[in-house]
Amino acid sequence: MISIGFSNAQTKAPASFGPVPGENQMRWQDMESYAFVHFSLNTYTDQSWGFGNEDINLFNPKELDCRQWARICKDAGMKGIIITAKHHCGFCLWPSNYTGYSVKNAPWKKGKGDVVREMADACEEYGLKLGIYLSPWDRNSPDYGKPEYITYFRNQLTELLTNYGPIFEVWFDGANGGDGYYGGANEIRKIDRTTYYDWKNTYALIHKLQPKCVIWNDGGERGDLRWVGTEEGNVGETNWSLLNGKGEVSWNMLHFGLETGDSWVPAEVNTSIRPEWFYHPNEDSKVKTVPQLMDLYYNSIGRNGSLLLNFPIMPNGLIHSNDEKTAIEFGKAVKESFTVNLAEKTKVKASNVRGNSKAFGAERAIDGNNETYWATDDNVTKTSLTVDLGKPTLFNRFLVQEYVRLGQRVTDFTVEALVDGKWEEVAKATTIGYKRILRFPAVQATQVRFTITGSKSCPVISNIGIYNAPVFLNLPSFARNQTGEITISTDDIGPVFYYTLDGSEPTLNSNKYSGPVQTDGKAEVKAIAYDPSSSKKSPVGHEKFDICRRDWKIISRGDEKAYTILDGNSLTVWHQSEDKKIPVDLIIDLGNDYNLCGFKYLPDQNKWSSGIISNYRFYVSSDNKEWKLVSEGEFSNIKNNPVWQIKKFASEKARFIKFSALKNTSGDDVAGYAEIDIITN
Ligand code: FUL
Repeated sequence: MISIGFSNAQTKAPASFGPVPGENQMRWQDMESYAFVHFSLNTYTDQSWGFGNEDINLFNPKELDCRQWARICKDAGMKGIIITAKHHCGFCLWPSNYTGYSVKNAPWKKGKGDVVREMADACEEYGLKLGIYLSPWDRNSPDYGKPEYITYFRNQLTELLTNYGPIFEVWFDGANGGDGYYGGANEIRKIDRTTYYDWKNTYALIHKLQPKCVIWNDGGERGDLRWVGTEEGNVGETNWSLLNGKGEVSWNMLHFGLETGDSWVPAEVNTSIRPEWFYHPNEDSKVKTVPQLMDLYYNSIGRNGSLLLNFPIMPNGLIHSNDEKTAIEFGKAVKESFTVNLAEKTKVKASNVRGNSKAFGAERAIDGNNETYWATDDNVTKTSLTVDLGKPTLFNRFLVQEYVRLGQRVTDFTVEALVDGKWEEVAKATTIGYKRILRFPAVQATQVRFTITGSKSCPVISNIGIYNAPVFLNLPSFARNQTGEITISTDDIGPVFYYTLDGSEPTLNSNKYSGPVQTDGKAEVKAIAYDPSSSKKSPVGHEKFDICRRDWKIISRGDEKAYTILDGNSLTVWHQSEDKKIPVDLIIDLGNDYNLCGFKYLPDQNKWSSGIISNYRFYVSSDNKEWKLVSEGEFSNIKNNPVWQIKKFASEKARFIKFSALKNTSGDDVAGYAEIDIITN
């Protein structure tokens, strides 16, 4: 009797384990990749964050075409677009009834235009879903910081969630720098992120207006999705789709999830196709290449996350052709990588099958149906599934999915290949979740063994894939030290480089790189990496350097290490000696007079360090006595996105520069610098 009862129980589906996703989260997870578009008044001022007083008359995109954005995203394999309906500057891309600071008072279409409408229509035409970014921080609103603003914010949200059809996701950025225009008040307004927005009631409004919408929120009440703690484009290799429903969320929890979390809060990886979110012409040559985008893919979708990839829109209202080209090639590369699943139609067997029932057999993991799965008996948490490829077969990727509707379970697994009759481990990892993809050097094998070495409950695997994906060589990168030597390097092992210094496109007939190249004055270097064993070439890497820094002297320096800020190495950092208090000056003698028209600052790349300067003044002088202020302001998003900060100013002839650090992102007295450079004309 007992044994019959037991075997009946075993042919039932496994009970769910721990928190499970809701229907909205499942629908969102299946989308895998979707786009952001960043477009606002910042597009016209070359800023990252507008202050809130930018002139509305700047907004006049002559060729605006949301259909172009939608076509590119569709061709890149994306399933939706989230538009910055309102960024921190408060300017609205739709004619809101609640503010004059919107398209209705801009020259574009004589005030009759509505970018959100055009975006919604384009999404519908191209079969894409629409999402809305509505910044809670509003540097224009006179009411920001007061209770009235919450009503204003909800009114705007109501317009957006009522008038533009189904919305798949709302995005509430947590950024808040405090200061702003605020209707002319020009002051700092502090709010309590945990209470001010009263998210609970805003969520109720969203659920009422758009019951199928997921909420992303990095600033308070837990949303449906979580940020991953970085804008670089990766989530932790171990990635639990869980957090606690209440309480503070540390960086580790954002990045790796919380194994013991009581709520399902999966990871969304947001990053831009360029270094910054908004369009800056100086980044036209900094658009991510296909190998870089493939890395993002593996580090987001391949690690149980989704990929939210941003396109900055140009002032004319279009996506730049460089971004278009690489995005479409990226879409093709993903397709090419995962079209042929070598595990399909093979013979598979598992060391344990739930109740020995066909309904849960190993075949269910290769039947192309994500609703069926291979599962084991309840007490089995270590098990393996072997794929017989039939003949020696070359592959370099392993893909696996858990049936997460029943919870996330697996904690450890390995992948082995049977090569010449011997099992070799080719990859080893921790969590799986909705989807996990492992990369390893290509191996030729007759069988593949997937072994779950740890699981919190019986494993439930809905899909397995084995692929031989094309391999892309990484772009070469460049550094120039203080004496003018340019070094070329790559993350790949083995390639050689061919380069040019005259602006021409490098080929295999160009100069072969054999070590640092001496340059003087301004220099432009282009290079390709070439792998002789596979005859593969990387895309062209490109960098422009301004004048050589050989004659520069740091006058205000406290110690010898200061010169690391001129060594061209982004990983070496110098912090002003601790007895100096912010504001603190960095003064450099350039050795000669130059026509200066801008400067560049690279902050410490270690996000845990203090000393990331957020507010500055920049002066120039011809005698180190009389100083002229040429630029001042903020490095807006420097904490989350610590890329080169580039500030331009009206040209001035000078020999000395003074960079004053007024404030840093940690609110203490440390000023740190990875690199400093200038722009001349
Ligand atoms: C950040 C913002 O401050 C950036 O400007 C951008 O919108 C990005 C997506 O989120 O936190």
